[in-house]
Amino acid sequence: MKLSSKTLSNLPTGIIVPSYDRTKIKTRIVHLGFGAFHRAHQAVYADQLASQFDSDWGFCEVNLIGGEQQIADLNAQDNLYSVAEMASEGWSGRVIGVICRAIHAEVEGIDTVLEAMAEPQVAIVSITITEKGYCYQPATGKLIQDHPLIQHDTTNPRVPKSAPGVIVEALRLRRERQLPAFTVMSCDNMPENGHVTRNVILGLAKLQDEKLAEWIEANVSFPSTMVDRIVPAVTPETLEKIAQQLGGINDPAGVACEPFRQWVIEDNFVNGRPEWEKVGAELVQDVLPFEEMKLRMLNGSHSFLAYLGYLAGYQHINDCMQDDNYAAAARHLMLNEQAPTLRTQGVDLVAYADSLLNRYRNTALKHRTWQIAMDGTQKLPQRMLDSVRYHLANNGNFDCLALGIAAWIRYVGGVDEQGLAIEVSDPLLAQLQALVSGSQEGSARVKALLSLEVVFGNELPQNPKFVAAVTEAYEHLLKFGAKESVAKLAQRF
Ligand code: NAI
Ligand code: CS2
Repeated sequence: MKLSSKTLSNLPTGIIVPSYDRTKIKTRIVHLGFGAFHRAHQAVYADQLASQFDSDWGFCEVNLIGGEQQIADLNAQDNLYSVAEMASEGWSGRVIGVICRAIHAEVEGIDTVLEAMAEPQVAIVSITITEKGYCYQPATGKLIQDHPLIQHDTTNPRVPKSAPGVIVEALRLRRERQLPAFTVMSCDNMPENGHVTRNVILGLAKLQDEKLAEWIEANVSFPSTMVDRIVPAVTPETLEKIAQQLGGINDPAGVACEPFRQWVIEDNFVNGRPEWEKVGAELVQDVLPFEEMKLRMLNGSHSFLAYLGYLAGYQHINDCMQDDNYAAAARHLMLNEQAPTLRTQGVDLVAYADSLLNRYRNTALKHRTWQIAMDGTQKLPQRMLDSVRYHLANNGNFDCLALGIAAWIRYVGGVDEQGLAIEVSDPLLAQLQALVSGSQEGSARVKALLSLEVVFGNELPQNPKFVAAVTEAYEHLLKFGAKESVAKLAQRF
């Protein structure tokens, strides 16, 4: 039996189900990227608002590239799915009812997506499409004009393929139809994600139509957000556990996550917004200090553990936490190499670091190091390189960061410490492979990878202190392996 409106009444008591009239929920938000994270984050906030405060803010879900099955699964079960919050001690479940519609661009056609975005009541387009979906240069935050999808959308603006292209075209339709614009809200893990989104959308609009770009500039806002909840990719094992929790009812669109969640939102909406503050979100004027804190302390340590953990044979983040040296190194990285770079005020960063380590210890999560290791070219700048720049300018120590970057280089080398192939997943894979195969193992490999300007910019690779630190860390990795290198580093604290 599958989850659906009809089977809701068969669910075990204790599972929270929509208590509100679902027919009153409207598609006031079009969300691009119906992935694991959105299902366990923004949708949960909206569901709580509907059930506790009679909110009518609901979603039209859209996947543009990938994720066909998730949309089909959702459609097959009356747009209902469940979220399982997993703590080491137990689980709790909630069925989300605020999704009114779900579309896949490649299945139903891009026109259907654009028409949904041009519906008059749509006030917000929110986005979780992973960093690579923005078609931007991680080192500069600017649109990559020669990105294949952007080239396509520049010459075929009416049938866009990229997320920026779809948003620009939807806004063009709204302008043409004299409808109000919508707010574009990124919920991806990038610093100043609102600015990045604005850059790529205005960058593309300018290539297409100057007047449209001016209209967007004057009418659309791009609030930045800091989003946090650990939501590992769904596995067959997760779905099995969810079915058990649902008393034998299957939910292929279900998702499992940690109990913790946080959302800090820049309060800058041109066409109204849900009252997220009623269900725990923080609406602020400046999100950057929160974003930097989260990206450097959480995501920076996550990437450190992911590369060094994968190389050491630790499959999951909680496996890394079993190794005292890894836990100590992650804590040192957070407090001694990331915290000093932050502008955050009024947050106890020691307590924050310890709460992160506790979250990483959650044995029910099974968050794969491989998953976090993917798309490293899109993640390193905001997670590690900005902090390195701070230390170079302030004569600070950045041994953990250097080891993290060296471990990324070792990882994208494509062969693990046992000589087995690593399945490296990255939008710049072809460039990475060319750099690896064109360089000799050792310092030449480090130099080759650091020459990747879209990631490292042009100053860092010229900085002798930076290059020497990464090279030394890399040579340690080759000589001692990841586990031993982390142990040697941890002994020094
Ligand atoms: P996912 O793999 O489950 O979903 C990715 C979504 O992005 C899918 O809907 C897919 O259709 C879409 N997508 C992928 N490439 C695209 C492209 N080139 N253009 C347009 N759409 C594209 O990943 P998940 O877990 O939902 O994470 C997505 C993003 O959410 C992350 O990259 C991160 O920025 C953010 N996030 C994730 C958290 C997590 O723990 N999973 C927590 C905080 C933020
Ligand atoms: C992780 C994040 O996959 C990754 O790169 O570091 O998705 C992390 O789980 C979230 O940002 C937590 O909020």
